[in-house]
Amino acid sequence: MKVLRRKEGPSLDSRLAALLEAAKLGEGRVSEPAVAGARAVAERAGVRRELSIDHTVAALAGATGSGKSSLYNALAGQDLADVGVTRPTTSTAQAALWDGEGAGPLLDWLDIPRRHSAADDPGLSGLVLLDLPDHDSIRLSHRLEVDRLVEQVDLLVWVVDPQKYADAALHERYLRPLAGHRDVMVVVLNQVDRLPADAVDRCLDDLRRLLDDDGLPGIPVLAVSARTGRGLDELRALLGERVSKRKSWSARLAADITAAAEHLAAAGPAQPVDGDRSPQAVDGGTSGGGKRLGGAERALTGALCAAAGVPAVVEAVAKGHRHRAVVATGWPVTRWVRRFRPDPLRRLRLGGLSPAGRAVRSAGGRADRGADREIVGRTSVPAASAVQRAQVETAVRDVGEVAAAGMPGAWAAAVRQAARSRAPELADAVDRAVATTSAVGTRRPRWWRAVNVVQWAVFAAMLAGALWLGVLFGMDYLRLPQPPLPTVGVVPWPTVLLVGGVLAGVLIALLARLAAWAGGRRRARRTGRALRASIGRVGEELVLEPVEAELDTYARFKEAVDQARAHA
Ligand SMILES: Nc1nc2c(ncn2[C@@H]2O[C@H](COP(=O)(O)OP(=O)(O)OP(=O)(O)O)[C@@H](O)[C@H]2O)c(=O)[nH]1
Ligand SMILES: [Mg+2]
Repeated sequence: MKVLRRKEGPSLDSRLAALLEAAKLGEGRVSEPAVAGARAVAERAGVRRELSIDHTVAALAGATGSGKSSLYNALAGQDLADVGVTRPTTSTAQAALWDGEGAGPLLDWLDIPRRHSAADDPGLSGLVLLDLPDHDSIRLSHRLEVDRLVEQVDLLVWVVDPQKYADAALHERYLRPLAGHRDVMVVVLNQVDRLPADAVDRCLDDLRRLLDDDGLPGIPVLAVSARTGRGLDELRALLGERVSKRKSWSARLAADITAAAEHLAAAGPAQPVDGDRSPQAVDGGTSGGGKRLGGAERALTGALCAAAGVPAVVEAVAKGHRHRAVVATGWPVTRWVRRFRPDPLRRLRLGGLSPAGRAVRSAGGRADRGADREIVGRTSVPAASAVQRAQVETAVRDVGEVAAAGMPGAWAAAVRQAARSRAPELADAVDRAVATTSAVGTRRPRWWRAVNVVQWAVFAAMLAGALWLGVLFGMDYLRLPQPPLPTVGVVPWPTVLLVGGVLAGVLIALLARLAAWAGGRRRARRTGRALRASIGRVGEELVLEPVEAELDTYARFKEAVDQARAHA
């Protein structure tokens, strides 16, 4: 006995733990009754195994008048229960005990105060036999009592009679839903003394056929008569065998756990699914799901980029670069005019130099590394159009849809919901990503400073030439003697300085502008790539990650359900 118990104990333990884990993971996702049912089973199992496992509780259940009380009395060897002519007779359950020592707490838990000792029968030692009220009673209290005890007992003996063995109430409400409990159920056809001898087998065959249809093939079926005692020895032997094995209680719990796990696996969504295209599993097969998810992810990044105004930002980066290049390297004589024109990047409040607002540090990452400055508030990139917003919404939905493909309804709904769960944060997060990432576009190349120095040197030379010429002009005007004038070839130095300075300044400005034009393009391309990468990361964090977390939860749920369902 011990060996058997030990063999089943741990497996029942781990299955119970798995069932509880599945219930926890399914909470809020699959329908509440399934979760509550699993918890109830786990709780019941926990209590039952703490109580006497040396006793086996068998219940006689069936329709009124089938002869439950008569059988109960016959087995107990004394008239313990009323057998009446008015129907229904039995209104509360009572128990007959064979060596019932230690069964008290078990009967307390079953809430059965009426207990009797049965006539001695070593073969049945350890049996606790219950006489139940009728399951299809006109009295609600009878039905409630039956339903409660049918859930709790270790072994169910369904007593039927030749008239009512096909009753839908019995087959549809009890036998079919308990198809997984075949190992802990027995069907007894009572009152066979009322049938002609040749009709008994026909009746038994018909009953077996019905039970096959209920999903209970091979369940023990006995023909008995409480009145004549026919078949009672077989029934005693069968009960005695079950009682001596002391396995019914664990077999019952195992069947309960399997049923609860199956219920969880098949449960619908916790909340009614609204707005979803399909409440049921979409096209089956998750093979290639990863690839399709990748496609949906790219589409999402694309939609987010468009909504974030990436093309406008990229253009502004190029233009802004050229603008600042002109301010930094242009001909000093004319470059100041540029200052009156706004910086295209700054106009979008990018490049982050605005003094007010909440500072947002760049959140790290390759593209952000250069933007080691504080970025402030919202950018002024034009808001996404209604169409762009709708496209983002569709892309978010598609991610959920693709990820949910092939999943059971409840979980598909949870995955779709997960995809949308953080969507409201997208706009701000993307804007922040644009602000930090586009700041890379504002860094000044080193050569600007060098060119600037040269520009000012050339400007100084030009100024020197002009001054020199001015002095010469003044002296000439005042008819002062001309100082000696050094020349380059035939051209005097001050003229060389002035004209050369102008030409060199303009030429340098033009060349720098050319370089800045190419640089702006390069920088725009780089910024575009960086923007797509950082916006992609936003989509990953706010859409993909919740979806993946949900998929992971489902995987763990499925594993737990499979573990709970597994037969020992
Ligand atoms: N002929 C015959 N009559 C039986 C047999 N078993 C019970 N009866 C009769 O059938 C009637 C109902 O028997 P009960 O034992 O009270 O039936 P029950 O299933 O307990 O009915 P409730 O308590 O109302 O649910 C009684 O009149 C019994 O005498 C049997 O094997 N053969
Ligand atoms: Mg009765």
